[in-house]
Amino acid sequence: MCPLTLPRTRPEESWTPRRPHGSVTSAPRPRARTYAESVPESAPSRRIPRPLAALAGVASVVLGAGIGEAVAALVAPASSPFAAIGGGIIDAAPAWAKDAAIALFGTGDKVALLAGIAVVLLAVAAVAGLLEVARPPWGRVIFAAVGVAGAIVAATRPDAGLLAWIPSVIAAAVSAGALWFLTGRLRPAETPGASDEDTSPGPSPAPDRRTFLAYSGGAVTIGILAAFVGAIRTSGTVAVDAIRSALRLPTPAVTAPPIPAGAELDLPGLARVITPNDAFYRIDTALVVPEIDPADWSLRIHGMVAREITLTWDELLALPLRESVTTLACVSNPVGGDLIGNARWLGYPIRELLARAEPSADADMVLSWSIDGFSASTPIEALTDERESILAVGMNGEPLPVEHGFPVRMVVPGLYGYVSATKWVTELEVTRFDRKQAYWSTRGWSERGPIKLQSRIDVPRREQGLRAGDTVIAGMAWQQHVGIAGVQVQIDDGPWQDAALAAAISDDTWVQWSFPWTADPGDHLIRCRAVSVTGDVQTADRAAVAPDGATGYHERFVQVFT
Ligand SMILES: Nc1nc2c(c(=O)[nH]1)N[C@H]1C(S)=C(S)[C@@H](COP(=O)(O)O)O[C@H]1N2
Ligand SMILES: [Mo]
Repeated sequence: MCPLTLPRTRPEESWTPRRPHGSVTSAPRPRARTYAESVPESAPSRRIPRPLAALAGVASVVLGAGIGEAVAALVAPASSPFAAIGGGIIDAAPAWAKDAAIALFGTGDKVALLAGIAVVLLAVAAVAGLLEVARPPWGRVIFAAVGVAGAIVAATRPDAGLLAWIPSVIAAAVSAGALWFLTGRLRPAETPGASDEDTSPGPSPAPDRRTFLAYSGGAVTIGILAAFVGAIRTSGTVAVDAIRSALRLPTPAVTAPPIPAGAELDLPGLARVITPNDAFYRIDTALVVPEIDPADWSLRIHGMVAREITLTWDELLALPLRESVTTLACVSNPVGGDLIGNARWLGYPIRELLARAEPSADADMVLSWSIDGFSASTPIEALTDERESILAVGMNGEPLPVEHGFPVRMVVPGLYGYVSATKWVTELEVTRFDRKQAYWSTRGWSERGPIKLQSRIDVPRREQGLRAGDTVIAGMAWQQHVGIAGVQVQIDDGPWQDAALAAAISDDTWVQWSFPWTADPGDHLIRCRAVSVTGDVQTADRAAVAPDGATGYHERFVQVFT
């Protein structure tokens, strides 16, 4: 040994004086060199497969987001990071994007939005995983940034509670911690004893993939379970549904007149004249249905009034409630669409409450606010004239369904929902159109939205091939608070012919119509148009739903077989 080391130390000693502090012992040098040589050898083992790095990111986010949802369920449903981001997107999205979403996904627009957010989030997660492996701690930094953004959005939502930021912060912290842990599993062990393993052939110990995959799988499972638990609570319907189903509404002081015989033609494929609650269209900006315990509900009437009024649930129910049948329609309903429904409502006239508050003479609008920040601008005369504009608590003999505004919503005959039908209503602000704007008015929709004269063909149905011979064409027509005088049908550009109008419930509801038709074999185009009680004929001019409702004739193409 000694003879061998001696000649080696000499050349080293010969160059040590070049070092600034020449007294370096010669012995470590050769060892240092072997260590240095081992570095390039072990480098390939540090290259972590990209799919695994991305998986680490995704698993971390699933865990963090799931726990965030569960925490949100405890803290405040609306603070769910997903719901907050989704709600933020809904409010911030340009009007055309929202219209497109409603046109494309209809009532499924919210599911589509949540799916979109999830896809984007998972993509960001995968990138964060790759970054964390390549340049720690940048993956965790991304998570922190997303968490802070989520917290800000959640805390600034109109219905945000004081704790709304917490779920996002926890979600980000858990994600970041999980990312650190999981990517740690992917790195080769660099323990002091690692030099012993240098003797093993090939690169230093590979990360234990099986352990990594087990931990990742565990993270995903826990995340999904937590989200699931959170979703059950967040849907809010658990607690509120129980309260709602235990509720007994008072018997009306004034019942609606019976539905006239002959109002319901009862034809297969034709919409029922009263829309069952579970078939009633739903349109709103609420990603999470507001959860309101009636015991906590109150309505404040304020603004340009002589006296401010607060009405509690018990006070409202103690008032003489009245039944009325009113057709509700959405401004986004395209010609021939089904964003319209008719129900028997139970409620109290808003005009009576406004009379108590005494609006000032120069007020011309009532801005109704939902607990979740939505608002609608209703011309004050529509709430003070003789029509049945009500604070509704009942719908078709039941308390309002939660998604239709439980416990209290507005129903105003003659106006589109976006300017009148505020669900989960908690405030009426008496004001002026030149002072305040409502939710949709700031997004390009008209600030006033009277319902337009419209009619629709329900049968024969689009997909239905027809047998030649005697059949019936039927549909609905409406112009709430004006009324329908007649409907006409045109076949293949022929003359307009009068259809038979079913009995109308009132001018505030839609009405069914039918037209007997002897169908010849071949292709046919059917059109319909309505005539109002005031003599207006439905216009053929086509208008898009924005900014104040669609116009034009509903047309249906049918194929008639021999
Ligand atoms: N709080 C709240 N109320 C709301 C809305 C909303 O987004 N939030 N949308 C309005 C619109 S645009 C329509 S058409 C009706 C639809 O009522 P429905 O979902 O009970 O059919 O509710 C109105 N009330
Ligand atoms: Mo609407």
